[in-house]
Amino acid sequence: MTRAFIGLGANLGERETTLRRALDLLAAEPGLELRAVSTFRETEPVGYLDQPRFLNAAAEVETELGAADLLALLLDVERRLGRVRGGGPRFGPRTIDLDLLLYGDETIDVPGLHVPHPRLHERRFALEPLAELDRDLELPDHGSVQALLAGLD
Ligand code: PH2
Ligand code: MG
Ligand code: MG
Repeated sequence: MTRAFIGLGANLGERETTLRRALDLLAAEPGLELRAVSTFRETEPVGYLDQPRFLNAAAEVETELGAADLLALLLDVERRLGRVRGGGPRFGPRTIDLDLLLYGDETIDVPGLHVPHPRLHERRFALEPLAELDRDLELPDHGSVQALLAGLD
């Protein structure tokens, strides 16, 4: 079993309902146990500013799935919740975004699969819920979540 962290975000539609449905769908999956969920927090959009505020959270899971299968599951849950990919701007609005933030202490860089998530270390909206779940968390190659948060302006 591997401990993994998933980032959740939504800024279109009934955001809280969608985040809860995503968590329910993940909890119902064989091969994956939902261990903890952070609080949901409203955040200002980052990267592409002309869009509604996000609701963000993080979840801690234990899973038998390999990282690629876990990512495929996240994309499938996004699809089941009505996310349509393509068309909109990069970093633009979405009904649900499920990101594989951390997979154990592994660093993975293959086409389509990058762990830790490439922008995790610079995103307060992702680091804060992670720190809530595990205040002593270390990111492979980037140090402690506490030091990263302290270094953000
Ligand atoms: N996700 C993005 C782009 N910008 N901003 C916030 N506040 N929260 C997000 O989840 C987010 C974002 C692309 O995945
Ligand atoms: Mg994302
Ligand atoms: Mg994503």
